[in-house]
This record gives sequence, C-alpha cells and structure tokens, in this order.
Amino acid sequence: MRSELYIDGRWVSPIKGGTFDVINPATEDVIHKLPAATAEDVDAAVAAARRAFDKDGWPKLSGAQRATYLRAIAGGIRARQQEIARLEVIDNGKPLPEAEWDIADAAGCFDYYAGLADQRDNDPGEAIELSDARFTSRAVKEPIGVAGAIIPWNYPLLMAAWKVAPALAAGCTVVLKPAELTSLTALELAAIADGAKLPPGVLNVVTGSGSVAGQAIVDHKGVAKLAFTGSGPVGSKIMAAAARDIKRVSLELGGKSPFVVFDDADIDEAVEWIMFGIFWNQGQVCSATSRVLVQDGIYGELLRRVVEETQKITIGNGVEDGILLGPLVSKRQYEQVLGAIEAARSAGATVACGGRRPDGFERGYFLEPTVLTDVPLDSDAWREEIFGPVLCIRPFSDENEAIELANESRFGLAAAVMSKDDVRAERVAVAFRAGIVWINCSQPTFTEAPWGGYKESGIGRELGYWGLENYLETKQITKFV
Ligand code: TAP
Repeated sequence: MRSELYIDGRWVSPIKGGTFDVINPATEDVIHKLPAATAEDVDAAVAAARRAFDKDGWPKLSGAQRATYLRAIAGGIRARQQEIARLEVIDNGKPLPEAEWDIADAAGCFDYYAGLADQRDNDPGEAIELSDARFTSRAVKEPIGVAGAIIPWNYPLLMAAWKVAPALAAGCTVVLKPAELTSLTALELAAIADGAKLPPGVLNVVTGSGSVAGQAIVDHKGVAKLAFTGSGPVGSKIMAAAARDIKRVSLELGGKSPFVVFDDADIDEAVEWIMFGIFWNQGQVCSATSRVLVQDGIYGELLRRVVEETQKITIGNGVEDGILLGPLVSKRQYEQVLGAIEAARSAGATVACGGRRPDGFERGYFLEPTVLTDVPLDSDAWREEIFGPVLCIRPFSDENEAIELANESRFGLAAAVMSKDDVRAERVAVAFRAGIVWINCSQPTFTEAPWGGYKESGIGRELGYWGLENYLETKQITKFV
C-alpha cells in the first residue's frame, strides 16, 4: 500500500505532514494511514499538470502516442487485477468478485479511450457549410486544459478510470482526488501510470478530505475543468464555485431510479433484475433501481419472491467465498442508512424484511438487505437517495400511473421497464425522464454508451464519445478565400 501523494511523477509527503486513517469496513480495523493533502499540495499538483499541458507537450502528442500510454496503463491494471481487487475489498467492503469486475472494467475503460485517441488522429475537424462562399470554415476539437477529477467511494478505481482515461485521451492533464474513504487504488493507478512512463505531471493523485484538498482543486485558477461524481449538495457547491471563473463542469449526482414491471413480465427474470438493481455493491450505486413499481396482477407474487430471495443473500466479509453482500463503506454511511429505514418506518412504511444489523456480526458496518412496502409517496424513503441496500416496492394499476410515479422525482439518472410487449416497453422507455433507460434489465453499463442524468442527477455525460467531449473545447477556424 502506498503512503505518499503522487505529484509531478514523484512520490512525495504532504507539505504539512498530515495523515488520515484507512479503515476496513468489514472489521473496523485501521489498516493504513494516508497523506492528507492541503491547498499547498494541490498547488504543486496543479502547477505540474499545467506545465505538462502548457510546456511539455502532452496535448501536442498524436492521439496514437497518447493511446500507447493508455494501453500500457490498461495492461498494468490487468497485470495486477487480483491484488488491486483485494485492496478495493478491504477499503470499500464490496465482495471480491464484484471488485474483480470493477478492475477489469477499469482496464477496459483505458483501452476503449485509447481507441478513441487513435481515431482523433484521423479527424481533420468538421467542415461547415457557410452562407457566404467567400469563406471556408471548420470546427476542430482541442483539449480544455487541466482537469480536476473528484470521485466517490462506491467504485473507487472504476470512477477514477471513467475520468482519467477520457481526459488523458483528449489531451488534458489531470489532478485526481479520490474519496478519503477509499483512496488506496487511486494511488495504485498512479503507480501503474508511473510504470507505464506517463510523462511527469500528466496524472497527479492527491489524497485528502473533500473540504480541504477537494475544495482547493475546485477553487484553483489553474484548473480549467471539474469532473465530479458524488452527492447532490457537494455537486451543487462545485457548480457554484466553478461559476466564479467559468470552469467547465460535469456532474454525476445519483438518483432514485424507478423500475416498472408490467404484469406480462417473466417473474423469475423480474426478481433477478430487481435484486441485482438494488443489492449490487450494497445498494451504494448511483443508478440503483431503488423504487420498484409492479403492476397489480403480479404484485403479491413478485413481492413474496423478492422477499424470499432477499432473505437468502449471504452477508459477510467481501474477501470470503460466496459473499453476496459486504458491509457498507463506513460507520457514517451505515448510520445514515439505518436512520433512513427508521424514518421510513415512522412515516408509515412496512419493513417486509431486513432493516437491522444481521445476527452474529459484532464488528463491521453490516446491514441486512431491506425491502420496504407501503412507503408513502411524500416520504423521504420514496423520494430521497438512501444509497444502501434498501428497496421500496409498490403496486400500480396502469401504464399512465406507472409513468407518472416513475417521473415524479427531482432525479433522473436511470429508469428500467420490464414487459414482454416490446411496443409498450419502448413507449415507456421514451416517456421516462432519465438519462439511462434499461428495457428488461437493470444496471448493465457499457464503456461505449453515454452515462449521466436528467434533472438534479447531474449535467454532462460520461463514457463513450460523450465522455471524451467532456474534456474538449470546440474551435471554429474560418478562412477568407
Ligand atoms: P460527497 O461528499 O459528495 O463525496 C464525493 C467526493 O467529493 C469525495 O471525494 C469527497 O471527498 C469530495 N468532496 C466533499 N466535499 C467537497 C468539497 N467541498 N469540494 C470538493 N470536493 C468535495 O459524498 P459522500 O459524503 O461520500 O456521500 C454522501 C452521500 O452522497 C451518500 O450517502 C450518497 O447518497 C451520495 N453519493 C452519491 C454517489 C454517486 S455515485 N452519485 C457516490 C457517493 C455518494 P471526501 O469524501 O474525501 O471528503
């Protein structure tokens, strides 16, 4: 495990020397100490990133040259997949197979953006047809500058990859701040980039708190673009701060995503996707389909099956075999989710199963997977993101009611629909006010496809070509001929 910041291609101690504890959420043991960066360290990181951008020529390399570095990073991640996945488990708590998938996806993300970097070499810009024939014009894309990437704790390495890979492919340089709760693998990413001989300053990783290191990145004049994933209130603060010097901003802020199941759906498949949609990663997933709406005809049967399957979920330390649900990431998160369940109960909801600490667990932030019914539509449990293994399920009678209930939210990240009637499923998919819509499934995520939310779920899109665009400016070049 690394114990230093990675700035300008070197491992350095924080200028003020502070540290913070790394806690394994399954055991509550302090397993490591990491450096707490302050504004002075962020200054050094931004200065290095600026020099790499302005003077050392990272943006001027060909796309193919940048792609070579990205592929080397992908290879470096794959070569250490098992070891990094284990670090993710002891840091975040997720079951090992899930961590292995995350790490493989992170490597895939670097390979994918290497492909897009390659393609940009052949892109002469877009010719623009002008109304005045005396001029010719074209639009070209250029990297924005230094990108500040601030990421959450639910998919630590993968969220780093979603930001670092497209930024580097575009020709930006990066200062990355991982969440204090899960910083171990971001430092390993720096080590892998170092091993791939990424030029100094192109990627800098500063660990530390959001209010100090994160805020310093947000406020820094040398940062041209902010890419953030996390909570709504922090996203809102970042957008307001970015407005001061018109930094480019992309935000991914979570949601309260609906899953509409019509009564012609296959019950076995519906149960499987519903469970996956909420209990994966302990429910700490921005796109979790945490509000399930089931048509009257199958509501009773589906609820019975979901409860039955939920009670079978094996809970435990993610490093052990056969575990499907690990601990929540932190004491704070555990208490917040328990509090949300209690508040739901007080508001009149029924706890159909779960809702408490499982028997036999004295240490660790373990919580039984929970199913809530009779959740009032005006309660926080129905309206607010709980970010834990808590499913709200309720019946509906017809399509219009389902769409209305689904869209009645200040969020709009994802939505899912299940029906054997393709025409109806397509109609509902179009009616959803959400950035990501799944038909007959929930949560599949592809590096090639755009990811981001409507409404208060965020602004901008990550992944695919859209993810690259996040880090590019558009320039018009017009010539008098
Ligand atoms: P946030 O506070 O939003 O943390 C996300 C990232 O922002 C972390 O790296 C955090 O740093 C940093 N940060 C915090 N304050 C900042 C500031 N003033 N300036 C710049 N960066 C700042 O989320 P959280 O506290 O970890 O979780 C709270 C709730 O947010 C959760 O319960 C959940 O509802 C939601 N959440 C959503 C997502 C997604 S994917 N949408 C992910 C995580 C959490 P530190 O954590 O190191 O302080």
